[in-house]
Amino acid sequence: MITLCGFALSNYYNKVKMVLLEKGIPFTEERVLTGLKDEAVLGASPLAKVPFIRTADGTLCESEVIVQYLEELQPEPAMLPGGAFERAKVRELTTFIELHLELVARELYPQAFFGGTVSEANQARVHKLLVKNIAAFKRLAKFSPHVAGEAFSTADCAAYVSLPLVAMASKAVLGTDLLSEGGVDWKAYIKRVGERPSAQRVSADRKTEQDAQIAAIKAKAASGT
Ligand SMILES: N[C@@H](CCC(=O)N[C@@H](CS)C(=O)NCC(=O)O)C(=O)O
Repeated sequence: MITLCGFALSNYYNKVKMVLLEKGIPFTEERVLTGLKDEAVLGASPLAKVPFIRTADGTLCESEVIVQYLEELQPEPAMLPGGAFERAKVRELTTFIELHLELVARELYPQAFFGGTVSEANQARVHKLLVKNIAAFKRLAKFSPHVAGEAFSTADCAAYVSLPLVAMASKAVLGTDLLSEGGVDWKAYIKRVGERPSAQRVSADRKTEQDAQIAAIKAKAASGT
């Protein structure tokens, strides 16, 4: 049995969870936060990032590596096309979403989601880069109806968990949803993918965790500690 380690607010964790659910692979979840220093975590994820998985053969970190492992472990239902080139095109999209959109927008998260600040200079740099990268993404993405074309694929799991963060972070910090501004109709797409049971489970679990965090913050504030 696979154990998925991480937490439900993590987009990369949720990408892997969505793939597990889509494939019907049995798994359990272990709540692991980022930055832990104990050997059990560092031995599995040396940068103490989540997600990572425990399997009967050992541990694996890096969400896309895990996703590819799951696809090989249980090829059906297929989440990648048959041909080598077509498979590479799906991975190309995932790389674009994660490396050129999410990782860039991530620099805005401290201010967008965690009450911190991002300097004006960094905001300007991220803004410029996101505009450029979103235009590039738009050339690759199909949204017909799925991000890589007709078939639902692993790239949709990446898109479902990461595109809203790019849009929300840019809106919150830069005052404009750069994805929409760049002509990516991400809301309609997320609504469509959100009809899948896997997406509904991931979103429901994320909301439960979000609500619990808000309640904990309120309780702390009320107790004055
Ligand atoms: N490339 C990694 C990224 C994982 C990642 O950045 N996860 C975040 C949580 S969403 C994390 O662990 N952040 C803590 C850190 O970067 O130290 C993957 O795909 O698994």
